[in-house]
Amino acid sequence: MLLSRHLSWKNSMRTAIVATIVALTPALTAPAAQAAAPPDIPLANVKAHLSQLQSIANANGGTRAHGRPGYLASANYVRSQLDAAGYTTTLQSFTYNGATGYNVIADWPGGDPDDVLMVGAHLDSVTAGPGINDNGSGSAAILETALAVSRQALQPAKHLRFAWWGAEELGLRGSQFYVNNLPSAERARIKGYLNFDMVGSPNAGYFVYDGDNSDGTGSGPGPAGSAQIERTIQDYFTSIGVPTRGTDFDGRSDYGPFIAVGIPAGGTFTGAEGIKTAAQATLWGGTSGQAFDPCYHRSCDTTANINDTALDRNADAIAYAVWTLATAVPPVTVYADTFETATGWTVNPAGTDTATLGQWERGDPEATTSSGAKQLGTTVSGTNDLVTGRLAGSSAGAYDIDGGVTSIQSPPITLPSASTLSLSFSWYLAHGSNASSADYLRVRVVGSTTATVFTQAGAAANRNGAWATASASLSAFAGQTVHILVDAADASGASLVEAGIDNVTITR
Ligand code: PHI
Ligand code: ZN
Ligand code: CA
Repeated sequence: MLLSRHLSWKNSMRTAIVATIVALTPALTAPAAQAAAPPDIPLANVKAHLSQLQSIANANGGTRAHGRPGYLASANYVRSQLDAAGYTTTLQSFTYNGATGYNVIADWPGGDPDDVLMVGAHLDSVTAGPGINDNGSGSAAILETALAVSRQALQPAKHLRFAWWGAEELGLRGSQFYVNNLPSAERARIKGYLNFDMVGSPNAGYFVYDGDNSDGTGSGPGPAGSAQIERTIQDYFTSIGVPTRGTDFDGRSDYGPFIAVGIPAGGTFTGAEGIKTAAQATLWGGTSGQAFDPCYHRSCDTTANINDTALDRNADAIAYAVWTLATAVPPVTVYADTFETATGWTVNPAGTDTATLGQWERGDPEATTSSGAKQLGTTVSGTNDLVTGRLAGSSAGAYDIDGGVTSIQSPPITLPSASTLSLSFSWYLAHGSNASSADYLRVRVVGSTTATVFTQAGAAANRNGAWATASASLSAFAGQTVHILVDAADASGASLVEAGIDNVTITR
């Protein structure tokens, strides 16, 4: 009650402010519908959904697992809330393990049908318990976000679709069924997928899916666009002063089938059976040496197994990400090079390079290994990339960088004026333990001034080659004709150093 009065006060203030601006600027026509600010999701509402899921489990043998009556009751609960809020819902059924499973799919009417943002969570529990943190938490948080979309009558640029998946605990069965059965034209319309699986862990961590593989561990980066989703979620946590860490983008939840078909994805996670380290307890509080969720997959995963602060922060992060991503105008590509054909990049443009071997070239790279992957034989797109000496040769050190710096420069790129511009590219730097901190991979932008937009320094340690993505703002160069200048060095004594670049893109 208090909350709705508060919201309507905010809305009337907003109307008053807009009216004032219009009155002061009579020459302007009324602005197009403004994207409303992301709402503060009421924790009490999210917890009320968790109580309902707990009651459903209690009435159905203590579980909401696939094939048990508590699952269908959960699906019906979620669906009835969405129907009442104006969503178009479908109950998609599938068979797994001789039992019928269900996905609840809810479409918010409107938005660009060719630019769909999906938001999902698995609704099933394991048979051992009611599954309130895993994954009543994600299910309730996205449900309340969907209801907030309705309360605000949001009219996003994108079409919004929410999903509650069945049988995740048996191997991502519901989400895999959904993706498998999407006609290819429908699949191509989905431009992003946000996943929330366990967002109220009692001994919580604040993890964001590592879609750009900036951690350089485990699986590689997700499809292009995953990095932007990761940044958007990180922006929210930064705004509330909560530090985050990456969690490997390994497909261990329902985003797996989406990234497998090239749909960018992202999400948050507060931890499962993993043990909180002392450093993580210093960062976030809680108990080191104990699991993030000691009741993971157990009967004690009840409404008592929820950290309210973590759930509240994650629900607000979900709303922030949905509002930000769904109302964003899709970026327009200003420049893109996947290095499949020659487009005029110049090696050693200043004539000052010192490297004697392993100079940059465009080509189909051969793989090398030495204590792990060094030069990557894979590219991010197609068969070619920019690579420091594409041949493998007879040993890992045969065509690596030697003797100093090698550089390569793009053709001139004319950037539109008065626009917000961003550069993104895929990269890796690999080196042996004989490398040093004087070695590097660097990307600069040369216009009327020169800016270093990316540097990865070497180290006297083994670093395996692994594709990652990076991005930087180029807005300071709007209206200029610029070159992108990439250089890499094996400085300070000969060592094994390899680098690669792919998919250089500038968007407005
Ligand atoms: N999908 C697992 C737990 C899990 C959630 C693992 C999120 C990784 C991530 I990221 C389960 O439902 O048990
Ligand atoms: Zn789960
Ligand atoms: Ca990774």
